[in-house]
Amino acid sequence: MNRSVIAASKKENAENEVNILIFAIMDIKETVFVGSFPSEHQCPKDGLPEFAFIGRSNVGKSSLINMLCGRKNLAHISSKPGKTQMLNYYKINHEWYIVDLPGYGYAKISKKKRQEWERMMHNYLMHRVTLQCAFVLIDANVPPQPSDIEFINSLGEMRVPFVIAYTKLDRLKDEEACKQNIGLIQQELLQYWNELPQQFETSAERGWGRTEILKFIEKVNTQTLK
Ligand SMILES: Nc1nc2c(ncn2[C@@H]2O[C@H](COP(=O)(O)OP(=O)(O)OP(=O)(O)O)[C@@H](O)[C@H]2O)c(=O)[nH]1
Ligand SMILES: [Mg+2]
Repeated sequence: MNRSVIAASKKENAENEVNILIFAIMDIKETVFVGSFPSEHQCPKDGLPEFAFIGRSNVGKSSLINMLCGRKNLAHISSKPGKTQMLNYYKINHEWYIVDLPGYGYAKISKKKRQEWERMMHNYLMHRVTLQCAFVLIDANVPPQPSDIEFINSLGEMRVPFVIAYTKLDRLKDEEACKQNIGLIQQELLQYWNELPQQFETSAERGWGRTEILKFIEKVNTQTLK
């Protein structure tokens, strides 16, 4: 083996070791479903940091949560939109929460139900002091949706920190299609925002984006506990 090959292989080994180490530190070892709550003031009061997953009905919130937790049936998945209707809490490693929130933009919903959803979400997002960051899920397979842009803009008005997770990337035929669709969504958002938040490309089917999301959560939690 020549010197540069040895150096490259050493570097790769070192990088792998670092990745394994980071992954071992932040991996999800225990997940406990704590409960479903109809309003913010009934949610857990132990002060642990939490990360909320929100997006249009059927975008893949529950699937992404299952993928992150390495469990198939933790959060209920359905091909029918509107499955998740309350604030669902999952306690991770006794240290932090994932919150599965009911989706927006579901057309076949009564006006009364929509108003209830708006009230519940507004109260949760405005008053939940332990909420560290909202993950806004956007389907990477469809053009920018007004309901996504509207919701993201409302987070800005409420000053809720958020990041974006593009979902169902496995359904796109290739990298080019992926870049193109995500590019369109970004362009639309940049009409309202000066800069974009951190973004993650995910597939619950294939496990894409898991390491990146868990690393991000670990970093936020480390800063919070300082
Ligand atoms: N191919 C593919 N399908 C996915 C992925 N994530 C979710 N799905 C499918 O999309 C549908 C909706 O998934 P859910 O996880 O229930 O979506 P949700 O956002 O929790 O839906 P609601 O709770 O009803 O708002 C299901 O049929 C999933 O199997 C993904 O990464 N890839
Ligand atoms: Mg759901």
